[in-house]
Amino acid sequence: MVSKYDPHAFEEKWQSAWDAEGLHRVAEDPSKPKKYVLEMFPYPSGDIHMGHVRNYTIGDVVARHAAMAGFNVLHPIGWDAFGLPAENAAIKSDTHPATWTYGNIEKQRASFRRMGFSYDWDRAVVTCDEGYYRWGQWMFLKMWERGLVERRSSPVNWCPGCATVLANEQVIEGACWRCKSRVEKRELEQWYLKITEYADELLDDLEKLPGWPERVKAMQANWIGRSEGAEVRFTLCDERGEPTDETITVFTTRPDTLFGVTFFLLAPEHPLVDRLVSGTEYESDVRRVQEIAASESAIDRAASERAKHGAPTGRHVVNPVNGEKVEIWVADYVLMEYGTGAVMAVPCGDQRDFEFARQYGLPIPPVVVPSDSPLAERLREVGDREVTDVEWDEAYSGPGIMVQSGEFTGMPGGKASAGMHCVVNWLTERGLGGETVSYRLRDWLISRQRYWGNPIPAVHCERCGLVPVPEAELPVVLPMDIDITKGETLADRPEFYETTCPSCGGAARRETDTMDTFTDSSWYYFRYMDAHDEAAPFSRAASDYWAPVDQYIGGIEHAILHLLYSRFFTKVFRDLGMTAVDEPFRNLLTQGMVRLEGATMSKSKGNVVAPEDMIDRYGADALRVYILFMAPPEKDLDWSYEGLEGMYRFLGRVWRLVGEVSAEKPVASGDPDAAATRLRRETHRAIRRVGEDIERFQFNTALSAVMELVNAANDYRRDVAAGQRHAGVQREAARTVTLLMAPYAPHLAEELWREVLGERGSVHSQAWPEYDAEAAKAEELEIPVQVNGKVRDRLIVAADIEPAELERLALESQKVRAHVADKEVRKVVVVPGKLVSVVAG
Ligand code: ANZ
Ligand code: ZN
Repeated sequence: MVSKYDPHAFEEKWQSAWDAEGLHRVAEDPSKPKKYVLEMFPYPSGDIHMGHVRNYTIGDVVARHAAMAGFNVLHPIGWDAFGLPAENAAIKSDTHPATWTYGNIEKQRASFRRMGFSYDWDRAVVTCDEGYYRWGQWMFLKMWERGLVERRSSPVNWCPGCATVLANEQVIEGACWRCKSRVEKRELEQWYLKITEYADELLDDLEKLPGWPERVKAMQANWIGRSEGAEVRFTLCDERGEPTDETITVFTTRPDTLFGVTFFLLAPEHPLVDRLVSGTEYESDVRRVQEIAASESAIDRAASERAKHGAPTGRHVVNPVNGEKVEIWVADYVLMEYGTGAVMAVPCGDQRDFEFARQYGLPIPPVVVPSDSPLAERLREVGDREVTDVEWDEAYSGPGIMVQSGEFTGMPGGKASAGMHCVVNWLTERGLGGETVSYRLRDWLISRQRYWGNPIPAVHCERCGLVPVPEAELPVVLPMDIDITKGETLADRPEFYETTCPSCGGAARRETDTMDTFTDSSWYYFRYMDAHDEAAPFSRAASDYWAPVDQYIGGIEHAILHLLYSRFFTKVFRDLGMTAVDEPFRNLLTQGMVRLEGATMSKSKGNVVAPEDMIDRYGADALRVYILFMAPPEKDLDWSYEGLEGMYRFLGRVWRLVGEVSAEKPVASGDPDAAATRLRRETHRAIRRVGEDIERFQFNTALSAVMELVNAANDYRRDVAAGQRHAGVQREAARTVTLLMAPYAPHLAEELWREVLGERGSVHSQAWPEYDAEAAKAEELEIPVQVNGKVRDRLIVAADIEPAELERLALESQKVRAHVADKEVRKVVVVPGKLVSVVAG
């Protein structure tokens, strides 16, 4: 009798044994191909949740399989340990952010160990460790040297609740994404990393990433938002409407529509606005638009369906192509951060201008119209403006013909059209504008007025200005004595900020802002390659061996920011000569959510199933197998206790099968008979399917293949009497089940391998089982094909042929076709494994 499957009897035993044996420790080995498997590192917010279990189990299966397939595998873990939640939790529970953070890290570390994840713990990286963040500061200095760091004043999002600035994407409908306070615009001096210098490369190199989901690449491209167009200079008029020497430049993607400009727009934040309206009758209305704009996020303001707010300034500009004076308005849908913050409004061609014109009763003369339209017919040769309004419901932005456009009338118009190029040339020759490219991507605002982060290594000196902290003085240590419950920051600690200038030696003030935690997560995957380096963030040799990450796994919520920032850092590392790679992550898998009764599991909704509870009941292996079996990794997964129960029972069947087979005294040997041959075939088919499915991340179907093999082996043992069973074939099936299960249920497989089957060494150090194509080949059958009841042909086919395929072969047979001849096939009946019957008449 084989004992009952009891994961608690051995899971911990193997975790300790693996540690003791150093099974997952890894070093560079030029004799072996490498594979770097990485899951996005966690934020230590508390206990692990099912999202973690899913993310890290996927990575663990990929890593363990790669190791058995002969790769030298780097599979590390660490913690993204700086950030605001630690401060908030510390305030609430009257502890120190460090205490809270390191406490949670220990909890998570223990849970990851219990899950049996194959991490090289020696390489663990914790971003709030001095040994890590000092290299973040070093990186900041390197970027500064390269001109990639800038401190400048601009209107930023200020959250009074969190008492810090926020990035644009952290403002949702005018409120802070974290604390929901209304966000204010403040003009503040902040630190920026000039990611825009890499905008073109970040966009173009998306093409080098065939292993990334198209959706993520599209999101990145959209975020970078490269637009080709032109700058056009409009002359500003004074209060009396007389042209001045001053010009205002706009960015447009459609210079071919210049003759359709009927008004001119400035962003509410545009520096000219104050000067134009101060003390005039227009001022109060304009101020109202400014207030509305200040309370909206950039994303909301830019949305085309939204109600628009605008007000005239009473001032005018001159259109350079036709000398026409148009009025300057202020409108909230114009963003200061895009283009030049000024827009030539063309209501016939731009939907937002169209809606604005309708709202305020401004004219909409057509200038680019579809070539086959009545308007084109009528205005084809009309250079002056005859038609001042259209009867359209929306703007027309497609290609067409230019009308009412002076000397350009009759030319093709539209994006990148011949007409557009002619207009740009015309402007360029006269010094009124020229070709340009604009990006939606902004420089990265990285300074935060919060304590729990990486101090920015800079000093403010009255005499010397901004001075970098010398490399030799790194790290600027984050002081631990802070009263976080009083909301203190570094700016409240004179013993921190009072310093001397590294350049002139005079009294100076140390920068008290810390860096956005996204800077910490932008390069941690390089640190894993060389985690203990004390002379550099990582060595070139380590990067040459390990970089890039071969497989990255994480949530879709990081599709833009983290991945974009990491790509940026990698390119800077490359330009510093620290790595040869252009891109950090060769392949990306974005995993779906874990839901309970249709809702995403989350602490705030109170609908979490705690992984630790499930391990207590079913063991780690059942949880791992369950989470992979229930859905393909990219899809959302609906939690089900029955499903987990079912996978636990499946592991019990594996346990019993391998146990019984290994307990049996060797019996029959010699050439396998038909039944044994069939079992061998199932064994090798399972090897092929599981191998292929893991490569494609189809873990659920891979597990189905193992289940089928277990069934086939059980069938064999049921159908064949004990004394007749083929010892070699049976044992091959049991060994194969064990090896194939090793990445999924590592503890069970190890127990079976070492203790039950009595094999030598760890199952995880074995070579992935080799697939024998000959053995896997299906039996062949002879299938008679009848035409109208008479056998006309006999097909030799694989026993497991699909009925549809069999039907196709039957109808293609020369002999069958000869007998169908000019008749019509009325019906084909396929009796699988037996017969095909064709009725023709
Ligand atoms: C005139 C025009 C005519 C425009 C037309 C479009 C169509 P994309 O393609 O997204 O780059 N624009 C320029 N700066 C802006 C700002 N700061 N805030 C809001 N809108 C701005 O968008 C470029 C177009 O968006 C520009 O081309 C400009 O409108 C507007 F038939 O100029 B266009
Ligand atoms: Zn100085």
